[in-house]
Amino acid sequence: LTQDELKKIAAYKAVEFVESGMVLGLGTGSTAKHAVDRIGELLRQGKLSNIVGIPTSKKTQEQAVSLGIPLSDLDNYPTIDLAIDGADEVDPHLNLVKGRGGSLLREKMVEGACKKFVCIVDESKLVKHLGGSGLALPVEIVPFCWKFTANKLQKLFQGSDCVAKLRNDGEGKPFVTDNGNYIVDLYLKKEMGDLQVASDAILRIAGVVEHGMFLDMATTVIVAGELGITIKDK
Ligand code: DER
Repeated sequence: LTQDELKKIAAYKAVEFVESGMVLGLGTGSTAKHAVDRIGELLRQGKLSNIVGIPTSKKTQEQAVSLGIPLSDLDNYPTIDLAIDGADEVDPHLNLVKGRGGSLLREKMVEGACKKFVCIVDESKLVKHLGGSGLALPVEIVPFCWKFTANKLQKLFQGSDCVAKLRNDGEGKPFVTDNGNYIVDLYLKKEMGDLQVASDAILRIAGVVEHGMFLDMATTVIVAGELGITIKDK
């Protein structure tokens, strides 16, 4: 099975948790895309009805509009029944790293407002420790004096031989999030210590808006692997 087929399997499994009448957090990324497609399909087939979608990015909003999924926002629905979204890393305690797609702020706002947050991944996302796989830990920061903020982040994790890089848009300009902010990606060579301590320390830096560690937020993680589907509950 290809990685995308595994993502689709996990996504379709998560949509089985969706009931008519629910307010749904719609995730962002290549895995969540399959879940949003599936929700649109079930609505079209009449197998689901009275769904309100709360998108976690402009990209997902556009996808949902094209599928005819009714949409609203957190101002109108401050409590959401269920969110379905992907992740870049999942540790054994269901802590996540998200944000490599650049949508972490709206994802964290939406998923933080949910009664249930079902995270969908292919097995390649499973890690022992967050931020230790050499992949990026994304941090959304304000553009104002971004170097100042990036240096503070790099110093914070100097014990992990951290390198902080401003994410660019592939055309030599800084990537700009849906919220008009920048993303600094932190590359740690050694795993960080206590995740909550690290999370609090990052958020104390004045120029930081939010980071990509989703601690104790997922209520269920659905993992699609070569040998089948595993459902991990909190
Ligand atoms: O950027 C994000 O937060 C995405 O949800 C990411 O964590 C997962 O993206 P993928 O499903 O394309 O791997």
